[in-house]
Amino acid sequence: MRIRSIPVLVAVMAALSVTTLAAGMVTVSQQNRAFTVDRLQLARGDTIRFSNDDKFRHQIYVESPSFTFESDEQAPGTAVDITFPQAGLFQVRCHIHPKMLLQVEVH
Ligand SMILES: [Cu+2]
Repeated sequence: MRIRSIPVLVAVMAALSVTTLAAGMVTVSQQNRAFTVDRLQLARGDTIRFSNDDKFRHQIYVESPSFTFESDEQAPGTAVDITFPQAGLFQVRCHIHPKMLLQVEVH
């Protein structure tokens, strides 16, 4: 019984590690009414964590034919995660500060 359970445990651990490696996370900060990077390349399924490091509110949205995202107003010190499920070029913007722009290329 004990011997039989070991391969099962190894298989479960292998499956979990594959799941963990498949999707990445990148953090982008919002500072001085701008994103700290203006262009990013991701793999499909990756997530960007947007961290509001300003002293005022931001908001985040993505509008495209294949993928849209709309956050609530984002208080200082809080984070918003966006997972990109589709390949393509996406523009991440802020309704409050129209000059904020991050281009995301998803492969
Ligand atoms: Cu903003």
